[in-house]
Amino acid sequence: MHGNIVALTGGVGGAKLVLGLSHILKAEQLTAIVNTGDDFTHLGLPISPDLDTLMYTLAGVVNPETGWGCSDETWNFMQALEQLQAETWFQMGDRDLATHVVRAQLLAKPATLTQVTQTLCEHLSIRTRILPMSDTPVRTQVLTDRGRLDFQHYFVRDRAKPIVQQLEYTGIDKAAPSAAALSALQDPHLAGIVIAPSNPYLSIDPILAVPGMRTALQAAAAPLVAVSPIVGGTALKGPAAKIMSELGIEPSAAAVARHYGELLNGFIADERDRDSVFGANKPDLPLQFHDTIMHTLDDKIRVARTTLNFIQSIGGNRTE
Ligand code: FO1
Repeated sequence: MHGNIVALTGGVGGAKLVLGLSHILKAEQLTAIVNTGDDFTHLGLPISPDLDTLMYTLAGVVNPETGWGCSDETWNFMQALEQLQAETWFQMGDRDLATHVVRAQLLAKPATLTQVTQTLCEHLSIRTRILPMSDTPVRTQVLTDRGRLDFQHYFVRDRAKPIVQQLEYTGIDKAAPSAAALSALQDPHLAGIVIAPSNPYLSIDPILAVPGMRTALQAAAAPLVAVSPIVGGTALKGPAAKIMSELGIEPSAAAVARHYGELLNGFIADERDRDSVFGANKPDLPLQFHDTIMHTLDDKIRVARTTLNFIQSIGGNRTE
């Protein structure tokens, strides 16, 4: 019934919606284009947190408490690091460590991050297509009151406490959308593009900043809708609301809709924001209000279904 869907996503919040979509769509109908601005090299290992979060979520092995890392972890590696007085601020469980080691080996073959991710997905029996936004490294840097910080230093080591002044995506000038991402957006059977409820500044903006990505999104023959990560003026997880305030933007679903601007053909906000945020300030595009909080699998499927129905209502016969 539904056509093919591309989701743009970052970490934990976005992965929940993609999981919901994966329960409704056939595997070959769903492609996720994932932020790699959070990637970094740590203890000599290439870490791709948002790719891993989505892989673990779709494979059913994600740690349900954190939303990242693996369930049933053991921590021998971290304990050994501590004894050796190495850096321990970034928690890698023993299972998770295996992913980074195998990624390092595969990249050294050499292979692109797209190819490596495909191999990891095959081994984890994931059939949804998970694509890095680019095969060229892009690294988010956070300009703060404590100076310029690599993303994971800002986010994990410093617990997103420094005050954000500006975000930069190093390497973005040389980056291009991965060939697979471009071809997913050029798919003649594409029914819709979804911007998942990920942090607009930290997770989605790096994807949109890849040269050629916006053009490809606008040229796609399908409506683009975003699901707000801001509910009742705050972020359900992570520092989105804090960062918006620090950048001088009122943290609201309406501000997120304005941020995505003319890319949008529709916007889904939480029903809690129906009156308070959009009252006098409705953006001039189709709006849908829904309970967007996704705790259970049923919640994720419900939000995914609403998103697909909304796309269908906007896209008319394009979604058949
Ligand atoms: N997030 C944390 O808050 N603390 C951690 O120690 C941590 C380790 C970690 C290891 C592997 C991985 O794939 C993700 C990890 N994350 C950790 C999540 C993480 O880096 C962020 O959630 C994302 O980058 C933001 O989307």
